[in-house]
Amino acid sequence: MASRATPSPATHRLPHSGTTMLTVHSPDHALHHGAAEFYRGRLVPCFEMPSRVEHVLASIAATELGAVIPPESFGREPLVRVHAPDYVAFLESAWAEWSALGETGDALPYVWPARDLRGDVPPAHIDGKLGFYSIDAAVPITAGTWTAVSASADVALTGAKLIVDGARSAFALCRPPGHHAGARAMGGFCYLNNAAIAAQYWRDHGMARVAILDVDYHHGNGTQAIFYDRADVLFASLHGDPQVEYPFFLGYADETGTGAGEGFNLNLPLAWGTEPAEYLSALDTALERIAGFGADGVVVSLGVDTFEHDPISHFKLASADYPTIGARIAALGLPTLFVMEGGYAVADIGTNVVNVLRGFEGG
Ligand code: Q9C
Ligand code: ZN
Repeated sequence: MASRATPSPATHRLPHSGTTMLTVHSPDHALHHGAAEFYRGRLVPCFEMPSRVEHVLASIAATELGAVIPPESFGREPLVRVHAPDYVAFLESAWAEWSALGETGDALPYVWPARDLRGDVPPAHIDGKLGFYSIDAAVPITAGTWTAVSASADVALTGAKLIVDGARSAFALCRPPGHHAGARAMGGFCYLNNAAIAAQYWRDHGMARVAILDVDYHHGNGTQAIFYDRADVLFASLHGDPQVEYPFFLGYADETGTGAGEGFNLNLPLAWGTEPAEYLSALDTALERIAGFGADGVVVSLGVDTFEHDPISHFKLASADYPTIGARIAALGLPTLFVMEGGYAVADIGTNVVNVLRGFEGG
């Protein structure tokens, strides 16, 4: 090593040591790039696009967060701990079945087993399977979708493993996101539920109780449903009131859990136009519930679509509010895995995510 020259301002920065948060990232996310989604009756370019991740990586590189590392491969086993095997098989084969029809554009569902239809039998044709295994049409399947979604789950699992191995925190830069995906359904840009898969991994590797805090603008219907009857995983979410916001059909305050899971689900729906002070007050309510639960670790479903300029959302948080969210989560004093969910104001997503993580790290 060359001897050290006169210190420049850069050498006064903290080194990228094990004391700063590692980010897990896979370039395979870019293999998932849907062309279009329905928005108010028209097909528009997908809001959930690869450049989201590139902006977050750029902001991480520009700060003193820890290094960015690739994921390990965990295979199918941790996926089928929260998802039905037939659903995982559908995701894996959907593009091959679709392209066998001669189609080259994205596969999209268009018919669903809603009320008064058979919801118990997956049809044989891919058009039927797409509807059977989805809750909406915001889930294009492209040639690289399976590679990307399985890499996204591996990113979350690698972050979870870092914490099992002793890290205080980690950031899983997942894409596609996951919290709208249920045990047997994709929806809302989500295919595999990365946060749920990570939480279950913790349960399977020594943690008795796991809390999931969902701060994405949208209710995490998939995560809630996966753990709704369980007392070992607490789900707490603050989100746009489903009376006026996607996913509309779950996320109400009276959903408190069922059976053994009664009392282990907390929904805090908030109105359109919610301001930072009101948001942070709801966050404190969720954090108090988590603190009382006695969790061994907390998975944070980190969406930054709560941002005032998000193109599909309606809260009023400014970039300067995000460090406060991170700091209040840090005050739990628990091992914490941040899992990337939504956030569609692409130019600001990196700043907002890094602000949460830096707030967590104390500055
Ligand atoms: N087409 C996440 O933030 N559609 N998903 C909303 C715009 C679904 C958002 C209307 C929004 C899903 C992970
Ligand atoms: Zn969202």
